[in-house]
Amino acid sequence: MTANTNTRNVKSRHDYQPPAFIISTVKLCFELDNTATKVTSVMQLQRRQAGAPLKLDGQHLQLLSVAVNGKQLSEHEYRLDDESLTLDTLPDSFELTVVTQLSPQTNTALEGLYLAGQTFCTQCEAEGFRRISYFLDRPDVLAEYFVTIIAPAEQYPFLLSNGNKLSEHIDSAGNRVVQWHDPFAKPCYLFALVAGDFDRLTERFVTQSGRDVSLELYVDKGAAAKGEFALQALKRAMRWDEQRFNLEYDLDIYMVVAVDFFNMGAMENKGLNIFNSKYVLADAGTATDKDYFNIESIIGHEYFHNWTGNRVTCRDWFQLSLKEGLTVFRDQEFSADMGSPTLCRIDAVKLIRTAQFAEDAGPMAHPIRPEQVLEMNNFYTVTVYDKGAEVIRMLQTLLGRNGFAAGLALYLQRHDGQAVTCDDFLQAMQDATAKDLSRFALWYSQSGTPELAVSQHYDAPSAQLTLNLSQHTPATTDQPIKQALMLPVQIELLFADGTKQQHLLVMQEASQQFLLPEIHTEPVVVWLEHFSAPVKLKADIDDRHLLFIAGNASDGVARWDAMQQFWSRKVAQAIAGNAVEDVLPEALVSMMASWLQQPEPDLALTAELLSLPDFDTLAEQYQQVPVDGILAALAGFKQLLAMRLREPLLQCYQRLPLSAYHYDQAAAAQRRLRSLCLHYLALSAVDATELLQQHYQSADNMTDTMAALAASQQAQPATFNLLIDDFAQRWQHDALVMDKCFALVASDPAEQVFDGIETMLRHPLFSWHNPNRVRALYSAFSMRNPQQFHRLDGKGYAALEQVVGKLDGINAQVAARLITPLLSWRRFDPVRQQLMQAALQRLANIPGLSNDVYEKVNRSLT
Ligand code: B3K
Ligand code: ZN
Repeated sequence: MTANTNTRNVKSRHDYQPPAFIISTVKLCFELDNTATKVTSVMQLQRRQAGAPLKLDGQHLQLLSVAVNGKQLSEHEYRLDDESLTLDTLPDSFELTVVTQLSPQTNTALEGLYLAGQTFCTQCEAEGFRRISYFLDRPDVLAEYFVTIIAPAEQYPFLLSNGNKLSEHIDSAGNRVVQWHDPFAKPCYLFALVAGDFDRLTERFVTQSGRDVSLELYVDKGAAAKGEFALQALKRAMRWDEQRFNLEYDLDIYMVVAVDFFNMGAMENKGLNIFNSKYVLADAGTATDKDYFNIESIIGHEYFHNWTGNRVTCRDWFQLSLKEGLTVFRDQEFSADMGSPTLCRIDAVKLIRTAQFAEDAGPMAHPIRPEQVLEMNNFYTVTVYDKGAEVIRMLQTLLGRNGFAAGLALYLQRHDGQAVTCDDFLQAMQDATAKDLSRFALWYSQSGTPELAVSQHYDAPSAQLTLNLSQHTPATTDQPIKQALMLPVQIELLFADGTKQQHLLVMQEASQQFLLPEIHTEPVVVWLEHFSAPVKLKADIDDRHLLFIAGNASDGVARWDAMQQFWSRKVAQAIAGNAVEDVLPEALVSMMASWLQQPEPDLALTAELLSLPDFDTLAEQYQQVPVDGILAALAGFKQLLAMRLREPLLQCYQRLPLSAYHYDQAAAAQRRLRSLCLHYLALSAVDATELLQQHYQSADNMTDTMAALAASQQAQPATFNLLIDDFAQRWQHDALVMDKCFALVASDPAEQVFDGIETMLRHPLFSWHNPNRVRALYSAFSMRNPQQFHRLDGKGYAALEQVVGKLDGINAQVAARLITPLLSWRRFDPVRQQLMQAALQRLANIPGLSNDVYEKVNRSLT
C-alpha cells in the first residue's frame, strides 16, 4: 500500500534485550497546572551493561533540565529527539535529575497525565509514562517510588498516588503538598496520580492474617450512593482471592477512583486503581443488571491484578497475556462464584465465538503472545485477554483445580517482585504438578482457531464406543503453518435410560482415536462440555440428537450450545433457499413451549435456551459472510417463533412476578427471561404497543426500561420513537445514561439511524473528547447494527471512516479500536469488499496517521 509500509518501527518478541541500566528508586515531584505542570524526577540508576548509553523514553515533553549527580548538563552533553533523551558518558552508579513540563489540558489522547474534566489523572499502561517524564518506560525496570504532589489546596482536596501516604500539609502559598511512598518496587506502567475533589466512600477490610486495610472509593461529588455496590464488590473480591487462591492484600490502603474520561474500563495501578466511571457508578434507576455484573467483574479483575500483574509482572509487553489472560480467568471464576457459573461461561463463550474467532480470521490475527507489534495499545485484544483466559482454563482442566492452584502458588512465590515471561509461568505449573506441558506451550505461539472434527462409532458386540477426533487449524494471516495442539475435550455420554458418564479426552495429535470399553448401549455424545477448548466443533449430530442434548445434558453450557448449533443449521438451510416454516421441526416448538411453561431453576438459562444466535456468531461460520441472508433468516425465525409461541410467551411473561428492584442472581435471571418474552411478543403479529408502553412505564429500574426500548426498536418503530424521546428527555443530564440512549439510537435498524446519530452529535453531553460518548454512538452503530452498517450503498462504512479519521488526531487509541469492523473487509461480498477497502485506503492516505490506526489499516490492506 503506502510507501511508508516498512518505515515504522515494528518490534519483535525475539529482539528482547535486558535493560542497559536499572532504576532502583525514583522521587517524583509534581507541581500541577492545567497547561504547565512541572515534573521533577530524581532517579538512582545502576549500570548493567558496560559501555552502553542511557536512552530514556519521552514523548510530548518539554525538557527543562538534566543533571547527573547534581551537576546540570549543557545541551551538548545529551541528545534529544521526539522520542528519547540519550546520555552517553555516565558512571556505573549515579543520580539523574530530569525536569520536564507538560500540558495535561491539551492531552486529548488520555495517556500520561491528563485532565478528566477538572480532575488530574494518569494512564501509563502500556507506554504512557514516557508522556510524564523521561524514563526507561518498559515493564522490566522495577523501581521504588516516592511521590510529592503540589496543587492549590482549595481546588484539590485530594492528591493521590500509589502506596502509603507519608505526609500532607498546606504550604505558605496555599498549596496542598502530599507525599506518598510505595514500598513495592514496580514498573512505571503501574504509576498513578489523581488530583481532584470527590465524594469519598470508605470501608475497612481485615485480611485473613489480620491486616487492617482501609478501602477508599472516590467518585464525582454527589454520586456517593452510586459507589456503594462497587465498594462492597471490592470486599467480596478480596475475600474470594483469599479463599480460592490464598492471596492476601499487601498495603494498608486500597483506593479506587472513578473518572469520566478514560480510554478503557479500568487500570490496576498499585494501590490506586483508576476506573472509568461507567464501571463504578450504579443504582437501580441508572444501571442495568449487566452494568452491575460488569462492575463486580472489573472491580475483581483490577484487584486480582495486585498479585497477577503487580507483584509478578511482565518482562516485556509481548508477555501481556501472562497477566491479562490469567487475570481474566480469575475474574471469570470470581463472577461464576458470585452468580451463575453457567451464565458466566455462556457469556465468555459468546465473546470467543464472535470477536475472538473474527480476530483469528482477520488481518490482526496473532497468538496470545504476539510476535510483532508496532503500537502496543493495539494488542489489548480479545485474543490476548479472552483466548488467553481460555488457555489458562484449559490448564486448570488438564491439571485439576488443586494442581492448578499449586502451580499458581509456586509461580507467585518463585517470581514475587520480578518481571517474567509466559514460559516462566508454564515452568512453575509444570514443576508444581510434574506434568509435561511442552506441547501445551504451543497455545502461546500459535494463532488461529482450531477446528475439531469428531465422530463416534458404537460396536454392540464388544460394548465399545470409538471416538474419532481430528484437529486442523487453518492458516492465519500472520502464520501459514500450524501444528496439532494439546486439547482437553470434556464429553458426556447420555444413555437412553437416563444415566450419564463424564470423560476427559486429552488430545495431543492431529488425529486420535479414543476407545471407551463397557458401554452397553449406544449413547448420545455431548462434545466439548463447558466449552473445554476454544475450538470450532465439527460434529455431525442430527436435529433430533441436538434437541435431545438441549433437553438432557448435565451442563447448561452444552444445552445452550446444542440450541446454538441447531439454529446455525436452520439459518444455513434458510439461506440456502428453504422457507423458515419448512425447516422448523414441530418438536422444537413444543420443546420451547415447555421451557416457557416450566422454566429451569435458573431462569437465565431458560432465556439463553430460547435465544437465537446473534448476527456475529452466525457470521463467523461463513468464509464469506452472507449478510442479507443471515439478517433475513434471523428475522424470519424470530417472527415465526413469536407467532407460534405467543400464548406460552405471554403466560410466562405474566407469571414472572414483579418486585422492587434488587440486583442479585435470581432477580436478574427473572428480568432476563421476562425481557426475552417481551422481545418475542413485540414481534408477534398482535399489536404489542400497549405491552411495551406498560413495561416501560412501570419499570422501577434501568434493566426493564432498556428491555422495553430494545424490544420496541426491533419491532415497533412508532412506539420506539415515542419511548426514546421520553427517555432522552428524562435523562438529558446524566451522561452515563445518555450513553445508553446514544447506543440505542445508533443501533436503530432503520435508515433514520443516520439522522438520529446527527441529532445525538449535537446533544450538549456529547463530546468527541470523551471515549464513552464516542463509543456509545459508534461501537453500537458499527457492531450492533449490521443492517445499516453493511448497507450496500456504503453509507455505513463511510460514517465509520469519517469518525476514525476525525478521532485519529484526538485520541488514536480509541480511533484504532473503532476501526475493527472495517478490517475484515475480505470476508464480505465483492460490492461490500470494494466499499470497505476504499474506506480503509482513504484512511491510509491521511498524512500523519497515528501508529495505532496505521498498524491496523496497513495489516488489513496488505
Ligand atoms: N491493564 C489495563 C489495560 C491497559 C490498556 C492499555 N491500553 C486494564 C486491565 O486489563 O486490567
Ligand atoms: Zn487486566
